[in-house]
Parts: sequence; structure tokens; C-alpha cells
Amino acid sequence: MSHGKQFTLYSALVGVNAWKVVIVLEDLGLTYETVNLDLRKKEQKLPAYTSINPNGQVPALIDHHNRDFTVWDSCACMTYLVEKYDTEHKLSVESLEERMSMLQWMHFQNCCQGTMLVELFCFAFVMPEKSTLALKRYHGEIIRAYSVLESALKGLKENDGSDWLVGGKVTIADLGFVIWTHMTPFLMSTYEGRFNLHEDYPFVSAWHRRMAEIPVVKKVLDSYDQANRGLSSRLKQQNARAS
Ligand SMILES: N[C@@H](CCC(=O)N[C@@H](CS)C(=O)NCC(=O)O)C(=O)O
Repeated sequence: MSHGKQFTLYSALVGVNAWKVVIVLEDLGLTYETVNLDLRKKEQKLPAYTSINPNGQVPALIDHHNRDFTVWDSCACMTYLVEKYDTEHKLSVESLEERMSMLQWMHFQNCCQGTMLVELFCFAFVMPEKSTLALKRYHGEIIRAYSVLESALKGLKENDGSDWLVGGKVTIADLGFVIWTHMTPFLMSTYEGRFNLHEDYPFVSAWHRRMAEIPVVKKVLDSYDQANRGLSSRLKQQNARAS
């Protein structure tokens, strides 16, 4: 399966989470082969894949240089990669306390920003019935997540002069957010509630721009856009037909 590449990454073109792992693989210069599952065909729920990730979601990562060690969930994959291969701490920090701060932001990203955006998207686009209450709740949670980030980044800048969440440098704590923040304006446009990243969250917006300009991140975001070109218009058409 590996064709000489160190890792196999299970991903999906329309999914977002595996692209978080791509950023770390690319940044650390690790070689990988991507296997894209078709989520609409439910390939992620077939036994061939649930034997790799019992949770039946992408991403999952296999390290062929470590006895085919397998890890799933985007945050666990990113953490594994830096713990084992980022020996120079290019994208990570050293002390236990800073590593826990990094994990704390990654859990927040996964459980709050990522999950709430997915739920909003599901209730706006995927579910056959619209639920105003559900949409309102997820929209509110996303606003809350961005407000938490805004005040944390503002505080870090004003108190420590830092542009980043942990350790005064870009780490996987920051990078876990970038693809989701990139997608947020589109995902939020599925609902009428206000969301203006630039005007309402200037510290988040500036932080996101700094990350999006890092050459590796820019390359991955461009690849994501390329892989998903036409997605938003396809989804809008599909939604118009369903309503
Ligand atoms: N917390 C998980 C979430 C993974 C997830 O939601 N993956 C989506 C694609 S972005 C998926 O596989 N969806 C298909 C499904 O849930 O069946 C992670 O960060 O890896």
C-alpha cells in the first residue's frame, strides 16, 4: 500500500480534517500516499476501513517506518507526527506545560470550532428537514468559539507581544485551525446569521492571514481549493433543489 512512501493517509476530498494532517506532513517534509475515501458512498464505514479506524471517519494515518503504527483522529495524528518526528521542535514546543497548552487548543479546535461548523453545515445542507433551533444553536456556538479565540489572541498580543497561541511561535495548536477558518466564511454563509471574520474578529483574521501566508500552508490551502473547486456552487444548487 505504501509504494515506498513513509505514511499512508486516509482522507476524503470534501472532508476537512485530514488536511490538518497534510499540513504537518508537508511542513516536516515527510512522505505520504493519500487514499481518498468516497464519503457519500460510505466507504469510511466499510470493514476494510473500520479495521483501521473503528470510528469510521477520516483521517487515519499509518506509519510504515514504525511497524505500521496506526493512529486516527486529526489531532492525534498531528500530535503523533510532532512527538515522533519534530525533534527540532519546528512546529511544537518542549515543556510539559506548553505541550498541554498545545493540546488544549487542539481539543478546543476539534470539539468546538470544527464540530460546530460541521453540525451547522449538516443542518443547513444535509438534513432533509431544516431545524431553526439547531441552526441557531450551532451558529451561536461558532460565534462563541471565535470570540474565545479573539480574546485569547488579543490577550497574547497585548500581554506577551505574541502572535501565536503557544510558545511565541507557530505550532500545531495554530495550524489545526487554519483549514477550518479558511472554510468558515463559506460554511457560515449557509445560515443567515451574521459572521464577518475580518470586521468582528480582527485578531483572529490577522492570525489566520499570517498562517495562510506560510508557503506550506498556502500550498495545502490551494490544493484543498483545487480539489474542492465548484463545491460551494454544487452544494448551493443541491440545497436549492431540496428546499
Ligand atoms: N474528530 C475527528 C472528526 C473526523 C471527521 O468528522 N471526519 C469527517 C470528514 S472531515 C468524516 O469522516 N465524515 C464522514 C462520517 O462521519 O461518516 C477528527 O478530527 O479526525
